[in-house]
Amino acid sequence: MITRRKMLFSSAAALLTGGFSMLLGRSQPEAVDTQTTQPSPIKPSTNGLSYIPVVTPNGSTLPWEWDNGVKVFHLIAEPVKREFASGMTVNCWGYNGQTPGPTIEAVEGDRVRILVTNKLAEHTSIHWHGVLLPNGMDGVGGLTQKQIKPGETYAYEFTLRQHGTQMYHPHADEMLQMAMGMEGFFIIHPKEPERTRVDRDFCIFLQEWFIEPGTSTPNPAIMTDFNIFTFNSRAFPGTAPLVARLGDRVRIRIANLSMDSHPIHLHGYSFTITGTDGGPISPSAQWPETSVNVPPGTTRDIEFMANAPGDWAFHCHKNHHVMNAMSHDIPNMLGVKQKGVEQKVQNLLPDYMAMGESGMSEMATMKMPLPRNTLPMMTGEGPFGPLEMGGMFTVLKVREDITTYDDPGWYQPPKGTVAWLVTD
Ligand SMILES: [Cu+2]
Repeated sequence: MITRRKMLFSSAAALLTGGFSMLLGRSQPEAVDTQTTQPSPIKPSTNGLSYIPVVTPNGSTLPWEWDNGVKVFHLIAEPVKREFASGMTVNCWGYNGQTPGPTIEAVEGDRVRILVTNKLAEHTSIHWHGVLLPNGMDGVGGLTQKQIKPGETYAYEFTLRQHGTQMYHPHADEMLQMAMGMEGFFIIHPKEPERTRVDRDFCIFLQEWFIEPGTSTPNPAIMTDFNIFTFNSRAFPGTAPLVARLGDRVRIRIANLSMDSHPIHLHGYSFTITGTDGGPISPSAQWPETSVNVPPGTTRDIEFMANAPGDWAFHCHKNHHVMNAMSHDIPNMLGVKQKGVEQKVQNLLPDYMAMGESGMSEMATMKMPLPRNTLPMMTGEGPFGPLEMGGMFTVLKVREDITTYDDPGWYQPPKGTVAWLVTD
């Protein structure tokens, strides 16, 4: 039997922060914010191996304890409240108080036992996506096991025979439970040290939601017309930046359990796709890219050398996925002369606003009253003004001479390296 106290004290993840007193007072194993750890922290794993832990921006790593050579984890499926960005909190479902659930990290060869407690009002199950395991551990409710009823705890135990970027998610009432945010990373580090050491190892879960402006609960019946797009269940400007030191080798692991594919694009770099949830890609089979398409039900790892300082945009390249709540059934007013029309229409529709004639960017600066609990379509403030972004967007911040991976603020470009206004 695992006590929460035991679990926390034995947890290497908790040791990283030394935050025992903070952790013990809570009813849930608390998030360990790996974003603020020191540069290139090497966390010795207690079985004699070492690896650099992954960073889950806006998320955390799941603590474990040893039990006779078995690494024991505990996931609790439950409703969670998640702030997507300042001004919007959503009634989601997830694990251990979070969506995505805390990242599981283990090492190839480890024997793992994962206890899954169901605190939802309906049954669930948990599937270890891409993990090679005995059939009865595969977690498909009805097919390989009974559903986990509310209040029940099931144990899954298997030996890790691979390494790579895997996921966990329910295999029960799937359409609803994943749409509500039940998903998480399962990272398996290689047994042998990697050929090329990776200094910064991020993982980002993609999800999309339909949350009627003014409400707080995602509508899981929506099949195509989503209005909020998230990295680790946060929408820009709520997404944490990815901070790297000049010269770091960076890996970004991206997972997708949404209904759409997401071509994730990085500015300022050429990267290679080094792995999928099927395993590592041999170097001879890798090719350079600037965008990686991440289809539903897959993961993609990308790697690059952080050799260009700056603030580099990192975002989905589907243009509607880098904005927040909007209606998609609005009339197209681009190029339509609206002079004098606004007043006439307002006689019939008092709230009518003439806009869109020359483009939509005015949305970014307009101070329109928003419904309760939603996010402006385009928002975020940069060093040069409004960013006009939302959704699946964050910034890779590469800096020389940093001693922590805390947010270093905006990039100060060297003189003469910024596009200039031509005045004559
Ligand atoms: Cu997208």
